[in-house]
Amino acid sequence: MKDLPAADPSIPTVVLAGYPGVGKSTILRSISRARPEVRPYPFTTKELMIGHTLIGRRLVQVVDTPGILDRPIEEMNHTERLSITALGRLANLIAFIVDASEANGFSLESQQSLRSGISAAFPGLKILTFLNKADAAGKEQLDRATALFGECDLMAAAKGEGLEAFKKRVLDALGPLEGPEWRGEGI
Ligand SMILES: Nc1nc2c(ncn2[C@@H]2O[C@H](COP(=O)(O)OP(=O)(O)O)[C@@H](O)[C@H]2O)c(=O)[nH]1
Ligand SMILES: [Mg+2]
Repeated sequence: MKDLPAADPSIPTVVLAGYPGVGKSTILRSISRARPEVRPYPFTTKELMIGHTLIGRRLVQVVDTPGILDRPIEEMNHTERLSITALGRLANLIAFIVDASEANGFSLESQQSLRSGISAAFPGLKILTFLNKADAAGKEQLDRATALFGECDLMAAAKGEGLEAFKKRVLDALGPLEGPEWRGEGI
């Protein structure tokens, strides 16, 4: 686990995936005290970003993976594939984030194809899909997204919308948790 500094394998972990610019850092920033850089253009965040969030009294670790789970796995070199293997051991769940507005420059179709590749790389790991930037997406895009991804929760992370539902979905998908129950102040 030396490639994943500060990630605690004993805490239930959700790993964020999705193309650059879909809103992963915005989500992490909104639900935890981690302060990943948020920039209006892609390919800026360079390190694995880790945040912790309380869902009810459960402590959940949220990991953002710039440069790893934001590009097709077929294009990765050996070292990057090793990171994937390490991530697979850390993750209890993957949250795949879609930019439903396609403002990040990736079509919904290519985003769906990225999800397929990630799904194939982590057999047995549950993937939840969220349609972010619902505020900026047109009806045609939302319909096409639903056709491609199935019924998914909508969110507008930059506006703080859909974050509570996100946390609830994550908690439900993690199932009975073995991680520590937080008894202190709010994080
Ligand atoms: N309109 C809109 N923009 C968003 C939303 N969420 C994130 N963004 C913007 O999308 C850009 C990329 O977000 P970021 O969190 O850095 O994406 P990341 O590359 O996946 O980490 C930033 O300019 C955000 O402010 C949203 O819900 N609606
Ligand atoms: Mg980011």
